[in-house]
Amino acid sequence: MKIIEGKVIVCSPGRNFVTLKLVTDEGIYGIGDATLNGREKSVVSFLEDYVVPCLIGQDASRIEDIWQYLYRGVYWRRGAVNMTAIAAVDMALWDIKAKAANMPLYQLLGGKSRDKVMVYAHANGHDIEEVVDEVGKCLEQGYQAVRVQCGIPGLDKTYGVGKKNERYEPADSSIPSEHVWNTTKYMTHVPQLFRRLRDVYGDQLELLHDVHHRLTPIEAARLGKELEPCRLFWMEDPVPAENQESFRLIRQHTTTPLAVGEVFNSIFDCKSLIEEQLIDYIRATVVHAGGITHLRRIADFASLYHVRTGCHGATDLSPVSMGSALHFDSWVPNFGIQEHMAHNELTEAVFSHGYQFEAGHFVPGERPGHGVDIDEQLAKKYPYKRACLPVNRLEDGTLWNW
Ligand code: CS2
Ligand code: MG
Repeated sequence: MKIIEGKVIVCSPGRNFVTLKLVTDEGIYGIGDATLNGREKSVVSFLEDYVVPCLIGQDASRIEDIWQYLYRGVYWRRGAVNMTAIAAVDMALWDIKAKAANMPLYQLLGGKSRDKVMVYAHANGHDIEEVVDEVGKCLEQGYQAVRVQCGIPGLDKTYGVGKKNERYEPADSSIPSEHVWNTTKYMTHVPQLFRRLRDVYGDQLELLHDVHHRLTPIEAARLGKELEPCRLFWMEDPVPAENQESFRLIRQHTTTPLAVGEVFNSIFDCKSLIEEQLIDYIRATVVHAGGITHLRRIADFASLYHVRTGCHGATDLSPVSMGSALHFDSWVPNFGIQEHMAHNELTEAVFSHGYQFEAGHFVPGERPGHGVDIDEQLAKKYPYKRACLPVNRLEDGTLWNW
C-alpha cells in the first residue's frame, strides 16, 4: 500500500487547525492533527516543504520505519514543530492501518483495558462564586472531575479565564497580547478557591488545577502543601519543566499529585521526571509528542515508575487528536485521566467523529481507524487567521512565563 498524496488542510472553524491527509494507492486515506497553537504555519511549511515529498511512494504499512526515518533522518531532532509534524504523519498512518484492518484503532494497539475513558471538564470563573456555579454546571453534565481556574483579584487577566460570557481561547490576537502576573496575589487567592469548593461539593469530587508554569519550585512546594487538605487530583505545570531536577524540591515538600508534560515533545523531556518519580501524571499528547508510536513508548516507560497518563486535550488540539487519544486511552494500561475541553459547534461540523460522551467518560467508538474525518469543502469556508498565544509580564515589566 503506497502513499500517493499528502495534503495539508488549514482551517479556522472558530480557531485554527492544521490537518494532514495521507492518501494511498488502495484508496484508503488517513488523517492526523498537526496543530501547534500560535505556530500553525511553521508546521504547515515543515510538512509541505520537507516531510510530504519524502513520503510519496513509501509503504504506508511501515509506520515504525517511517517514524524512525522522520525522527532520525531530520538530523535536527526533536522540537515542537518537528515532533508535531511527525505526530500528524503517525496518526494518519495508524488511521490507515486500522481502516485497512477494518477495526477501531484501539484494537490494533492491543484492545481495551477499560470500557470507558474518564475525562475532566473545565470550569472557569472571574471570581470564586462564578467558579462554584460553573463546577455545578459540569456536574449537571455528568462530569466527575473538573479543572478549576479563577480570576485573581487585582489582576486584569489570568490563565484559563475567558472574556465575560465568551469561550476561553488563549490564542487571542495576531500579535501576542500582554498579560500581567503577580504570584503573591495568586498564591493568596487559590487556597480560598479550593476551600470554598470543598465546602460546597464535599471531598469526593475530583478537582484539578493548572498553575500554567507560573511559580518557582519553592512557591510551588508551598502551594502544594497549602492545598493538601483540599486533596487535589493534580496540580499541573507548577513550574516550567526544562530543568526536570527542579521538581525534586517540590516533591520534598508536598504530597499534592503533580501533572506535567503537555509542552513536551519527546521521552527525553520527561525521562528524569518519570524515573525519579517526581511527577504522578504525564501530560504528553499524540499531537505534540510524536504521535501514537512515541506516546506508547512514553507511557510504557512511565508505567515502570507508577506514573499514569493524563493527556492534554484543550480545544487547540483538534478532534483528530481527541479521537486518536481516546483510542490510546482505551488501550494504555497505566491510564490516569483525559482532558476534555469541548470544541465549538463549527469545529464539530468540520470534524465528524465516532467518540461519545457518557456520564463523565468518553467511549472512542467502533468506526475503523481513529474514527475522525474532515469535511474539506466545509473547512474551506473557514480560512486561517494568525492568532498567537499571549506573553506574560510581572508588574515591574519582567517577562514571565505565560
Ligand atoms: C492548558 C492549555 O489545557 C491545558 O492544560 O495548559 O489550554 C494550554 O494553555 C493551551 O493548550 C495552549 O495552546
Ligand atoms: Mg495545562
